[in-house]
Amino acid sequence: NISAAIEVPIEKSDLKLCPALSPHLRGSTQLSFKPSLTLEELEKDNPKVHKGRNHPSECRSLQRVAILIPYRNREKHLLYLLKHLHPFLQRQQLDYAIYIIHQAGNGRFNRGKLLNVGYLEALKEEKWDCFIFHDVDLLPENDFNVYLCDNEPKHLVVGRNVTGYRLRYQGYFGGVTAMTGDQFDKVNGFSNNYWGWGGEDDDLRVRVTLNKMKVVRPFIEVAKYTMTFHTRDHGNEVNTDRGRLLSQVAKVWKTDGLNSCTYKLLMVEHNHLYINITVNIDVPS
Ligand code: UD2
Ligand code: MN
Repeated sequence: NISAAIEVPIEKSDLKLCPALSPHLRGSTQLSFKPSLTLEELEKDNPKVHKGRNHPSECRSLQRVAILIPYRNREKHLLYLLKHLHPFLQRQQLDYAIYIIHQAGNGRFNRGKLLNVGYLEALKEEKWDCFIFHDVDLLPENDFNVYLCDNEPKHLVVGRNVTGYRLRYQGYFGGVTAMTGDQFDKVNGFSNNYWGWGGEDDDLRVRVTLNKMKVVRPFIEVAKYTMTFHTRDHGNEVNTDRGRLLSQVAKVWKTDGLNSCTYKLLMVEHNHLYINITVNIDVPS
């Protein structure tokens, strides 16, 4: 049910590897969007993006990067993100695709499980080297914040406009993170058991630590994000069970995660600017 993966001709070509720092980077940019923005308009602006993907023609990208976005009912945020992210990733000379993992139905939202689904499904299409787990409402302000993976799991959101551009707390691992397939496999992905708001990001950080990896971050100057204003969504109420879940990560991480992620795939749609994966994840009664 997934159309054949796009051929990757660049691998066979003699193109030189792209430099560690792209010559097209601009640094910090002012972010503003008009609320009347439409998808049609965005598609016209991005003629070179095909089925949610793009790669540079002048060099061979250092990594293949899948951007995975947990999603439900945030249309405006998605438009702003697509508008900003496509040119941003192209300036970074990345070979990338943008995946939206859309939770079907009105049940409790489960960010971690959706990202597990995105990871498993994206790998069916392409041998991605690097995965960026990305909130739909976060916009990177500086393109020197490169969307590539490191030797250790990387947390890309050091500061946000709404929190005075300071790290929220020690060990904070939410918003946008970058992990290689090896790193993510090693920790068995996210827990599937966090329903509603909170905890799943801390759980992932605990998994990383338990597996003797450490979280790295870019300098604050480049790791700044603007979060589009929002209130708490319906269906994503605070998860009051998160404290208990967090206390048992060491006991359960090996059996709760990628290897226990069951779901029903409803649709995989290759749109112009993103790949839409709509999925039914079991909601506990
Ligand atoms: C924080 C974290 C986020 C996650 C969350 C707790 C930051 C910057 N972000 O975000 O990574 O750990 O706390 O779960 O610290 N979403 C939808 N539709 C919904 C609900 C959620 O699309 O109805 C997606 C969307 O991509 C959103 C993300 O889930 O950005 C996180 O939800 P949030 O934005 O409501 O939570 P927030 O901002 O407190
Ligand atoms: Mn948010």
